Amino acid sequence: LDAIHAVERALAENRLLPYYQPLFDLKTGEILGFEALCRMRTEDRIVSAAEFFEATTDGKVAGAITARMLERVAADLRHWCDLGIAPPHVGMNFSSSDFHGARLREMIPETLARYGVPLHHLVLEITETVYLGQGDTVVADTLRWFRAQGLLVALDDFGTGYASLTHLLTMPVDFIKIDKSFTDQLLQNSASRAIVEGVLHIAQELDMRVIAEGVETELQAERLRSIGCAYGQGHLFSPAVGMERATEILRAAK
Ligand code: G
Ligand code: G
Ligand code: NA
Ligand code: MN
Repeated sequence: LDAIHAVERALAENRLLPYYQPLFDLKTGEILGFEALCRMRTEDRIVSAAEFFEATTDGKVAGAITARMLERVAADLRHWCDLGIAPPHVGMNFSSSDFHGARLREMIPETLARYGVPLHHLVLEITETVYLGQGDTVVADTLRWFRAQGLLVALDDFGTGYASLTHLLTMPVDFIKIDKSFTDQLLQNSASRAIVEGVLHIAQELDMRVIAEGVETELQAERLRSIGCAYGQGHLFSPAVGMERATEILRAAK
């Protein structure tokens, strides 16, 4: 299967769209927001980004996917604002190619403004690789600029990289998303728990909010609550769902 060709066709036929995975306050059950994840609609199924994204992250197709995702997320946020049920935040994933010359600084505010969506609704999810990939001051400047405009930034897949904790925690971010591998190990492995507890402690000092990814069991959720992790997402609560189901989740939360 030629992934790039399939994605180009899906773009042309308007079959790329965001699915939304909800994020919850682990104590109150309130919804913090969604993470938008790219999906491809085909005749018989919804194809996960895992199946086509790898092949497209470097070409110019990547830029087209980002633009399309942003457009759809802005339109969906507009719809939820109109219904009075907009979630506080919707995260969108950005890869390092998005930061290469991409006119992110124009594109993001311009798209949200076109739909009349306040900037604080959007969270830029980036990984350490984006940050460290190309002279971190350039990316840091861009992130600072976005935050000054009112957007939020989340550091994704935290703990999977190689940079020092000190370095990472000087990044200009609002949220730290603890990688699923730590959530998986939380109950079995005391080293993992110690690391997560350390991150929670530092994040609190630095006024960053922590989200645990890949929460799959009630026991994991309980442990996260007990060590003071405020937010979680994962299959225990919900996988990424289509716009209609996401709207039902928001209505139920109201
Ligand atoms: O949800 P799923 O398992 O299909 O996601 C697989 C990978 O693809 C994840 O790492 C996720 O971050 C990434 N991904 C999903 N949607 C997007 C997107 O819109 N942009 C980028 N850059 N990555 C995405
Ligand atoms: O790389 P990133 O963290 O953006 O991607 C998150 C990925 O994890 C998505 O592909 C999403 O579909 C997937 N995901 C979300 N929750 C769970 C979960 O509880 N278990 C598993 N196995 N995958 C999850
Ligand atoms: Na993400
Ligand atoms: Mn992640």
